[in-house]
Amino acid sequence: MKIPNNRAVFLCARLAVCNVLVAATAQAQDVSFIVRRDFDARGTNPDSVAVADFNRDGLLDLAVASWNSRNVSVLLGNGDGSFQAARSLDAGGFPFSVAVGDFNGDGLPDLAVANYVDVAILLGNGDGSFQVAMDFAAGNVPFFVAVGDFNRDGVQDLAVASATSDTVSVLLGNGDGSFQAPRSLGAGPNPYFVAVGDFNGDGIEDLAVANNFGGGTVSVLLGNGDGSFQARRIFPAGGYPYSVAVGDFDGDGRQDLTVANSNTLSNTVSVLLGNGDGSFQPPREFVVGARPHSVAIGDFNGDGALDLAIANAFSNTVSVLLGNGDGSFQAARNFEAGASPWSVAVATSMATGYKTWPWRTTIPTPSRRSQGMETEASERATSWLEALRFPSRWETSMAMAGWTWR
Ligand SMILES: [Ca+2]
Ligand SMILES: [Ca+2]
Ligand SMILES: [Ca+2]
Ligand SMILES: [Ca+2]
Repeated sequence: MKIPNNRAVFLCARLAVCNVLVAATAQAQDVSFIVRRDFDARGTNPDSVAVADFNRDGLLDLAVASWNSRNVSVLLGNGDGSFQAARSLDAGGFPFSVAVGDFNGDGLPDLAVANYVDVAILLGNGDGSFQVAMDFAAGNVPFFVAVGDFNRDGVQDLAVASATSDTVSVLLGNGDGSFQAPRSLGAGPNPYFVAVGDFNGDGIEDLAVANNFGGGTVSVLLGNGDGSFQARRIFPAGGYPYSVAVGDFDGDGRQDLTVANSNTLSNTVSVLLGNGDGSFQPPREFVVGARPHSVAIGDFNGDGALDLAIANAFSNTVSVLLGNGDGSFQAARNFEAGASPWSVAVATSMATGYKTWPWRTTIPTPSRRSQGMETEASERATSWLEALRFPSRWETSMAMAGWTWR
């Protein structure tokens, strides 16, 4: 009997008991972790994880995309740090990215999956189950999908990074779960990841794109508000950018960028402070673990300054960089994260509810196939470091997905 050895890794950072809400003092507090737990994601090569409440019980659930088994798994949370058995959903193609949105406007979370062939939309039934996937063309080799409302009609749209071209495709939503034909935008060389923000402060959503090849850049495309975008502006990041996230790290009200650079010679994340007009300052580099693939943003020590969580695929760790609130960060604290964490998502819960931060994150890499690594046979283990739950106290958690090659 062949035993799959792919692993999905989930972990969660929890605030120290002494940390409550936003600390009044400026003194940085530390971040601590709780024991990791493993869950079977019922997928091979899981590479993307998203967090939402799919069955509307007030408890956070997980969606995990697995490219090699061509599925998305949904793990409903029990609220105590454990999850029910994964339910596997056919997502077609090779799912590299999963995002959460509400594409038919019924208030129930749906899934969008970029699967290398097209984008699959799975409409949620609100009980943790989903309708059969609908497929929509999304440009050449759709690799990563993000959700926004780019024409400001109140209907969620998609931005899809095309990994083997230099484009991002925008699919405007029709409001019934279907999408218009993709509009192709020039982005940069081999876009692996796209994030949504407002970089010039006009209230219109813009795009930031991590360009994996071509010298280490991010592209910024300012939105016009009608679904079209201005020509790309390219800014330097680090080596082989793999993902990008949006936050205000220096508290000036202007959105900034952080980029996970997958170059194993440097192993850094870049922080690009925004000037508020759609341009960015030169990148500041911070060293993390080996082969950073995914970066997510949260406030792990409750001091009100945004922190970074980075999944390091080759060192099997997650790095936490506590923010100083001025755009600089403390040295990385590295925590064991199971095998080859590929994707990290952050969720923050409070007594009255939760928000995810961001709603999606991912990371894949076809290049490893070209390096001749075997993908077959691995154990399907997933792990978890204490869970997403709703305590009376403020708490920030991470979920990670990853896998090993044999
Ligand atoms: Ca819905
Ligand atoms: Ca829209
Ligand atoms: Ca804007
Ligand atoms: Ca800022």
